[in-house]
Amino acid sequence: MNIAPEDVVQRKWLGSCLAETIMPLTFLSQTTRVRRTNLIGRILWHVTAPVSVISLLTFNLCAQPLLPADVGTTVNGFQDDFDGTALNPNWVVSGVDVFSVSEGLLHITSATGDPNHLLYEFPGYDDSAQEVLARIRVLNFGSGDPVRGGVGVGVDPVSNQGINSLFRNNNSEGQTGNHLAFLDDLVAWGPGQNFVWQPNTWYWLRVRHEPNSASQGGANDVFEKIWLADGSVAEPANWQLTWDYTPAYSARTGYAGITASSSGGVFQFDVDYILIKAAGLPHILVAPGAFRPDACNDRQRAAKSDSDRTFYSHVQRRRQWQSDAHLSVV
Ligand SMILES: [Ca+2]
Ligand SMILES: [Ca+2]
Repeated sequence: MNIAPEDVVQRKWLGSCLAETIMPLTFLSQTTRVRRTNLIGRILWHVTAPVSVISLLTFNLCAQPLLPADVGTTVNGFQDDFDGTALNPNWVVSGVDVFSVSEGLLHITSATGDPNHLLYEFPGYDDSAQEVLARIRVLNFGSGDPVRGGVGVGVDPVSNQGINSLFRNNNSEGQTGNHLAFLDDLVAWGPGQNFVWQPNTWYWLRVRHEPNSASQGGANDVFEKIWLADGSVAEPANWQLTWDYTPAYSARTGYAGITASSSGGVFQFDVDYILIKAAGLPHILVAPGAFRPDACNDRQRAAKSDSDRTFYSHVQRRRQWQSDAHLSVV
């Protein structure tokens, strides 16, 4: 297939924003020269200076958000913005069904039983080397061991057990209160991360499962990092939490997905977007819907240039094409 280089499109997108900065500055400079020569210039100055300042402010509001490193790249993967009213049929509940979709979000409420997963059971993708990126917001939570929720990898669809990277509120894993931790379902908790997550705040959570990863030194098996997902923070360069769980425990294999709470632990959260990367999944262009221009507010939308729209209409066309191609194969 003939795929247009994504970096060219991205440069175009950035170029449009730069133009928005340069234009008012040029106008300001020209206006200043006129101001020195005549009264009309003075009047123009008073009228246009505030306009130029507003233009600059608009640019700042419209500045390109900081996105996860793989946005705009083509990967073997599956992504879901959870648009519409029903889950993609490849999503399968394993455990208690506490999953629903509305207003572009996957909603997860508290669950009885242990464990509880929503697994992406597309046939044939790598059951071990998997990476998940999710945009997550915690809405309501209690305290104690069953209070948990996050991402699962290598989850066996029969036993419903795998490796998880979870938000927690418990004094455990050497942490106090809100933190993150790895869990091998019904086997052992892994290390904890001192990250004091806040409710009603969007975070990017990236989790990779690759037992004895050669590129990461050959011992660690699961990797995690978390950062603020409002577009103001760049993705951290390094993994923040790692776990060498195998061969001490058996290596897990299975599907990737979302992990709900256990045993009635109060933990309610939303997932706005998920990306699952693994060999055997179709080629897709990574493009979270949350930061598309049409998700901006009216002021930002008014400032958007045609180039912005070109970039995302390109993304949309690619995604639709991939979706159509996928449907025709399956
Ligand atoms: Ca290992
Ligand atoms: Ca969404």
